[in-house]
Amino acid sequence: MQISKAPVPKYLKDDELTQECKDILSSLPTEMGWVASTFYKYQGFWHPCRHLQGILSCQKHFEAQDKDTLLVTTPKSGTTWLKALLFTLINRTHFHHSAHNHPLQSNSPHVLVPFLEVKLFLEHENPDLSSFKSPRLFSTHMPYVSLPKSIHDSKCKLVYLCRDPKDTLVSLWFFTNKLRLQEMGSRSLEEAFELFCGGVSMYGPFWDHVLGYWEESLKNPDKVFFLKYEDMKDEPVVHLRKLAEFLGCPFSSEEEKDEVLEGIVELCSFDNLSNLKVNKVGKLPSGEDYSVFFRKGEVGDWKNHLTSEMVERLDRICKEKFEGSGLTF
Ligand code: PAP
Repeated sequence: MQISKAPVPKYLKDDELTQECKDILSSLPTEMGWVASTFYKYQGFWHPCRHLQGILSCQKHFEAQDKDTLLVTTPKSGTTWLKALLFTLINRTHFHHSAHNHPLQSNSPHVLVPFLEVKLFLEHENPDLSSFKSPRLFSTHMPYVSLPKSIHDSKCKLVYLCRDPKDTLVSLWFFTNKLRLQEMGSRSLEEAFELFCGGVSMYGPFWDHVLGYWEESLKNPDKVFFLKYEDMKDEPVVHLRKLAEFLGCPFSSEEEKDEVLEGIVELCSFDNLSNLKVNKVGKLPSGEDYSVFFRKGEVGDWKNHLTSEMVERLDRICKEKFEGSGLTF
């Protein structure tokens, strides 16, 4: 009996690349990919070819506006969570967090806050963004050096989120194995660890990504807000308040009294979002189940997966890379 293979999901297809992208790809260094077979090094960072195509189009065509907010994250640092929080924060006068028809009740945070290079500028080379009402909210994983020029030239604000590299690695390992087709087999943690330590991970090297935004946040604190997953987990209300001030939409004393901050944090909590029907059964047009963006949502899960040798080695690499920067994990 012949067993029929599952259709290849869109996120693994590279047959829609532009000629320009194909030409650039042929000149770039390559490495083993985590989901698709190959990574390409562009402007110092590793990408599968589809992401690269989105980056190139975005660099060419994205026109940032002064009132835009851009959520920038290292993959698996809590993007889904911050998308939900920022959307709810910025749109709180239109949608009360406790409303039964709040958009998060029926939409993935990834639909409400689309990625520039992995969605909008990947699906269309120059997408029509006129349906996005100001203040617009987008997201990206692009490293600082690859941001489109209009982002630097405008007064738009960047919220940057990263996470302890050990938890980032473990989360990325689980996530990418879920996205691999059965016939590709799973990647072992040992293999993933080696790649990560060598800087070869989605939008890696991890430390270069983080340092790019960290340094910019020190130079330009009104432009870049730097946040860690662990700090947000520890004191979500405190950091949500700071985010609102940074974005120029501080909570009023009335809102503080009505516990709006606590309500938003609750709406966007891992337990609440991961249990919503939409996030259990929905799927992105590119083929990823919404549920792959929710796993444990905890700090320190690396303790359950990494050996003490792995921890020692990754800690040592990070100590060297972040030395003198003032940043620790
Ligand atoms: P992305 O970068 O591919 O969009 P991202 O959302 O950053 O993914 O990563 C998912 C991680 O955030 C998962 O971590 P874990 O593997 O360690 O569990 C996921 O569980 C976690 N996450 C998703 N939603 C929330 C949330 N509301 N609160 C806290 N963590 C969350």
